[in-house]
Amino acid sequence: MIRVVATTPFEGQKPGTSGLRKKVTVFQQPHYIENFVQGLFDSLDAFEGETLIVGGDGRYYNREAIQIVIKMAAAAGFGRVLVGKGGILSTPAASCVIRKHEAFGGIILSASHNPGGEHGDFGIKYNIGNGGPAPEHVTDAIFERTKTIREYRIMEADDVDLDALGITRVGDMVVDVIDPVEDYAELMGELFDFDAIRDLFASGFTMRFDAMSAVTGPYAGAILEETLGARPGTVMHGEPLPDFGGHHPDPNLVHAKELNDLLMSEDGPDLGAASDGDGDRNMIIGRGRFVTPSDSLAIIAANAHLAPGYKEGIAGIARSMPTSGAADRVAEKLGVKCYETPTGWKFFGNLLDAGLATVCGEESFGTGSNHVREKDGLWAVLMWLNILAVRRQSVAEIVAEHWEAYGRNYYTRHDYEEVDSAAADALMADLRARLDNLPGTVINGLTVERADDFAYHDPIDGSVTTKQGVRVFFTDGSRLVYRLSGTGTAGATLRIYLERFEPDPARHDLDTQDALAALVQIARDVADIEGRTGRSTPTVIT
Ligand code: VG1
Ligand code: CO
Repeated sequence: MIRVVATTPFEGQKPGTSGLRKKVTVFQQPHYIENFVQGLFDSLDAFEGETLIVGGDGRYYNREAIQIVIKMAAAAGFGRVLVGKGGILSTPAASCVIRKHEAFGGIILSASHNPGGEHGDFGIKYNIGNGGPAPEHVTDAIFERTKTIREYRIMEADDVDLDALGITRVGDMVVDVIDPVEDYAELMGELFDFDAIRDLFASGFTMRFDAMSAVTGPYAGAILEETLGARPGTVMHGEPLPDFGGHHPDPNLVHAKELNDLLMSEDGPDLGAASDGDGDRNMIIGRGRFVTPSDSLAIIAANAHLAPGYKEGIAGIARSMPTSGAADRVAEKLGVKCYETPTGWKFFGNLLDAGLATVCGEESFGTGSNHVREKDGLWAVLMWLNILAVRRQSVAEIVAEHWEAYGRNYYTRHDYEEVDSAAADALMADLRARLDNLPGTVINGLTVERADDFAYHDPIDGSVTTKQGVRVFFTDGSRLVYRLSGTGTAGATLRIYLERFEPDPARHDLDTQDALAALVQIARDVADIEGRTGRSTPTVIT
């Protein structure tokens, strides 16, 4: 029986860069998640009898949220729900399952790299039938609907046993509990030369993969250890925990320090990799050599043809605006286009669907391709393994050769987390007001060439997205970008992205922070960060 429940709107149910993210305690308020899900269903058309994919990253409140989503999907008239066993589906696996089973869409319960647990964060996002994040016109419509919602509909039914594979029913709707790894692992086997990677491991190649107690543990265990023959213990922190063991499941040098320390020791493994809460991010480290995500995108683009799934070459590259220009140089050499999009994977979907881009990436440890419509952590790791298996060089050698051929884009991001929202907004507003005055000014030895606020004109659907980050370009080719995060749940996070191109191979071995020191100072001065936020140093440097 369907129960119609009276409700009143909650403020602020606006999806950000990647879905709605709030503290767990916010989601636990009666009717909170129900309102959002009803707002979502009310914004969609013609899904009667269709299939919905449901799964999450296993964080605290995952199972409770999934039961609600399933009962509301039944009340809304979906014909079938496929849900990952244990409520588990990584973000890229959800994208894969949506596409493979030609689902209407999918609901992913995750706050990605944000901390979990009772006092941590929770999140929900909707993906459309191409497997990708809902575009802005959809998320805007959901938000509008949540402002006026008066009731929601939910099926009165027992909870689904998420731990038993197979088919049950909720009302008239079929619920199929599926293996969360199977479809995804099969797709990876089609894209990459598993035999070559198996030979690589058999030759004594060693690796550590840090799943950060998040969703990729089961995927990495099955693919790296069981299928490809990596020695047992290759996967560390492989069991998904509701609180991620109390850590930030964010694969960067700060939060994956244990892995980085291993790789920086002389007898460390050949390759280190890590993924985030929901499995869409990746970090790549060779022995003694961290690979920046921007470089990783460029190197993957330059070498993708070595993997069977990309042997015909790539049609184009897409990168988010703050990502370094390293990929642009590869695109130029390959004679393909490099598209520049706003931050967030939802902007890549149209380019991938239209066949204009094959590989995509973001500086925030996100890389992926047209195989799904999300960034994909394990995919990037397998791509690196495939490249290493063919080239039989070390990661450090591959990176050095790449810089020699293309030049090096020194790159870093400085984050100021949990700053006062009003101060952060004022800082950005002030920068925007000064855009016309900046060109021509000389700061700390560098001359500003131009400055703007990035706007994106989607070449496929013609939509325009404005205010995507303030960019300051200097005459020597250096660039600064300022933007506010759209994924945080407390205060504001100011992100500053710094980049300088160095063509001279004799200067490719500088420490990144040293190489960018002058630019760092300029970035702080131009925006008067300390004066406005009270912070003299960033919280996180990646
Ligand atoms: C951050 C990253 C962005 C990424 C987004 C979602 O967004 O900068 O590149 O797409 O997180 O990734 P923001 O608005 O906080 O800068 V995930 O792995 O958190 O879904
Ligand atoms: Co993520």
